[in-house]
Amino acid sequence: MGRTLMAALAAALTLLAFSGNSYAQGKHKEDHTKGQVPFGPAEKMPLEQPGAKPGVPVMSAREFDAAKEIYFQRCAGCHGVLRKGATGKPLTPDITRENGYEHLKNFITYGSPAGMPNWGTSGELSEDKIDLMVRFIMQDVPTPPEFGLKEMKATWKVHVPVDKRPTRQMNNWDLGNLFSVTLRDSGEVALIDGGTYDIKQIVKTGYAVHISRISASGRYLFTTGRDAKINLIDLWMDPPTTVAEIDTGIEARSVETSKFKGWEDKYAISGTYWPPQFVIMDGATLEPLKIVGTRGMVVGTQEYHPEPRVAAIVASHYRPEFVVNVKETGKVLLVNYTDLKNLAITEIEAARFLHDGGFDSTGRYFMVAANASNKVAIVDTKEGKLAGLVETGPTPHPGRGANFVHPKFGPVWATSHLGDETVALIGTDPEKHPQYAWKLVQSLEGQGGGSLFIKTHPKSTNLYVDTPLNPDPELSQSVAVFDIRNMDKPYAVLPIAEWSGLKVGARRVVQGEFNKAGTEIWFSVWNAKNEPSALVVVDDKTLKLKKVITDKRLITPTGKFNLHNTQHDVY
Ligand code: DHE
Repeated sequence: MGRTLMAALAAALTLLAFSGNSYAQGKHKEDHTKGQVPFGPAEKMPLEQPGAKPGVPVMSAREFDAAKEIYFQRCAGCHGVLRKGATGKPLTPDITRENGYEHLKNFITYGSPAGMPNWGTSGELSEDKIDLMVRFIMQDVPTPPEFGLKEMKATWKVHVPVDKRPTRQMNNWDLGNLFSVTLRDSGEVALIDGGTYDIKQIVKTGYAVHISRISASGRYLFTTGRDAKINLIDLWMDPPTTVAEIDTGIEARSVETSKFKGWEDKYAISGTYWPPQFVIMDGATLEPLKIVGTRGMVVGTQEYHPEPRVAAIVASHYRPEFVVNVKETGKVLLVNYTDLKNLAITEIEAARFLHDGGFDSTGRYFMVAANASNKVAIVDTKEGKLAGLVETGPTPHPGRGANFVHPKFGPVWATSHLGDETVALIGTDPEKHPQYAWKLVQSLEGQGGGSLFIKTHPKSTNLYVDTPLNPDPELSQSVAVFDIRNMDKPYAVLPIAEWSGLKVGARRVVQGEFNKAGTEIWFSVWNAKNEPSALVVVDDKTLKLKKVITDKRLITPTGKFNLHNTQHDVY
């Protein structure tokens, strides 16, 4: 397939990635864990339908509510809650009414090569639902409610007070080699032993947990649901149990815990997409302590943005600070947590649409994708300033990225891309390789676009690149493996979905994660919630299949977080 067509197709899938759930196979209210977990954004929004206007299609209150639900689940990730646009185009009523009903209907039905998914022809939305959505986006934009201290406190529960918790590990689990695996559509995480592959425990969490993070001590596991529910799981209990929970907003993707020496486990932070803000909480109870809004001016143009969402957050190892990445304004905030009453925030100008990222191998530099700017910003967490801004390729999407020593360029950090097949290597050693530092030193050609995650381990000589959003099933069901000792060697292809033995479904292969020893890498084979999914474990030395983990409880597994590697930022 020609490169341009390939890139166009990959770009067409970019939006799918950015609406995540959008392609995640028909999630509806009744799907959701039999009502045990609050469903998510729309349910928390007691919105009134704006008054009917001339030339604007009429909707009943019920239809409006149903459309609002679909919008929050499938569209808001790209177009924004306020429909101001981000990765997707703005959908404010002045624009949608000008475009008109038929145009919008065709757009939603057939999608566009520029990135709009083909909701109709893919079978994801019926004709009736498309009609509903067209009428919805022609209405005035409903403003979702704010979520302040009072609202947070109303949801805050401490199930096990600190003085009732154990003072040592009460179970005999190998916590360092435990994997916390997101079971996206069932609103749970599976805790899986990395040595025996046993599912030790399924923990009810918020809906569609996006990431799991582990406290500096390794005792507390934090998860954030897409519905902004934070679970604090005490791994010392037998069995590990949620000891506190809170809703920090209406939509969220990030959670982190304080890691600087002397501040271990003291604080946690949750960043929300809606409302655009972050909250610092007590690390042992999740009591909300300090909420900070992120609304403000965009870098460069210095225009006001009403919805700058909080994307990745990491904890600095060099200062008592959280590194908070604000998507729409393109700013990195270094939030010093030593004095919450007199909060000091260093605001770093990076580039717009900051999304995901990870540290370099020293843990000093944070490398974050400014995805729709096609750049990676590098933040020096020791000096508290921007170290570089590198153009990498269309829509970089690293996850946490991959660190390794390149035979020629020395230490590098790598990202793959949603928008094309390239893998960008950026030099990260300003001391010994200053000529390569913060430069794009090499661009490898991978299997194709639609890549989300890239992975290696300090003990590995392999670099794994997934392509779950590539339109070609051969690519979305396999991963490419580069030999980092010889980057000119052609990559190997591992047919992970085939190895899983699963015969049905899209079988998207997503997000490699190493075990603690760095000898195995695990991949999710991600199917619809009513189809079987699996985890496939690959031996890193031989690149051969080692184990397939299947279980009817493994519903839509996506992200996997090895506790040791996550705790120590090993990737
Ligand atoms: Fe993610 C990381 C946001 C879609 C799986 N994702 C992140 C981070 C952000 C983010 C901000 C970084 C968090 C951090 O480090 O603090 N993701 C979003 C979206 O806004 C988006 C595009 C659309 C949405 O509506 O959610 C989206 N993400 C997806 C998916 O569809 C994925 C593949 C499946 C899923 O479970 O939803 C997905 N995102 C992940 C994973 C990580 C992640 C597994 C962590 C990777 C890692 O190795 O650290």
